[in-house]
Amino acid sequence: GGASTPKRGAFILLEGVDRCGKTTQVSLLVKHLLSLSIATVALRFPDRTTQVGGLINEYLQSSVQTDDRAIHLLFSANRWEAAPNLVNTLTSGTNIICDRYAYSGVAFTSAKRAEDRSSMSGGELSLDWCMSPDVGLPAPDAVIFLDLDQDQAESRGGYGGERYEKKELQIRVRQRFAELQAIDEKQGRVPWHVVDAAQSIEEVKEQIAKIVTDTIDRVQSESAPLRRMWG
Ligand code: ADP
Ligand code: FDM
Repeated sequence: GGASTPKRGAFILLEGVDRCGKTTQVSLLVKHLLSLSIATVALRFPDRTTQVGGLINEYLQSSVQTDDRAIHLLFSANRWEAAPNLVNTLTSGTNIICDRYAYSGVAFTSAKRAEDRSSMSGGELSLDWCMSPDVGLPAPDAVIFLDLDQDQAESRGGYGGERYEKKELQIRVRQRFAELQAIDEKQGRVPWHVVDAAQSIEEVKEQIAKIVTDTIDRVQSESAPLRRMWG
């Protein structure tokens, strides 16, 4: 860009199973970056504040059956409705730290089994089917995967009782994330950084801060174009 065009911000995603520490780390990270005068905003998906997000919230908090494909598409729609603003934020030079995104979308839906799922769905929903509605969304510049096994996740306290907060499902979700990591590594586009989330909050924070600083530097020095998901 010309001298008047600011460098775009970096789009950094935190992913992982429930209670791996995403909320804690997003908040610490945004404070850290702001203290360095690095323009940054936090996002999270699902964004329960929109109308679509309200439907998702009702689904997560109730046991009412909803068709698995329909709810999957609502999670995706909740990202698509945020995408224009997300792109504008990055274009204006502000970095985005995002708690969950399309990877959670695919990992959770594809991990559902008969006992978790609505009767209309029939067989398992494939990774390909689950990925397709998110194809074309803005892609992150880095995925930071906070890796935590299920026993350690459970040692962090009781589940709040939302729909997906079940041990067997969470174990399969972690496996799906690993498959999505392998797909991205094969494409060679979106780099994944796996951080051991069983470390102390401070240790995790330091590792994430280094990854984020390096990613912001890389995006700026390469004037890297914003990519699209799974393109
Ligand atoms: P998530 O947003 O991924 O569900 P949270 O950040 O809400 O996870 O953390 C879940 C719980 O675990 C909270 O009670 C939090 O204080 C605690 N926690 C977060 N990080 C760590 C850590 N590194 N070690 C021990 N407990 C942690
Ligand atoms: N989740 C989250 C999905 O099933 N699909 C999605 O696309 C996204 C973004 O929603 F169990 C699941 C993951 C989690 C639940 O997430 C709510 P938070 O982070 O607990 O609000």
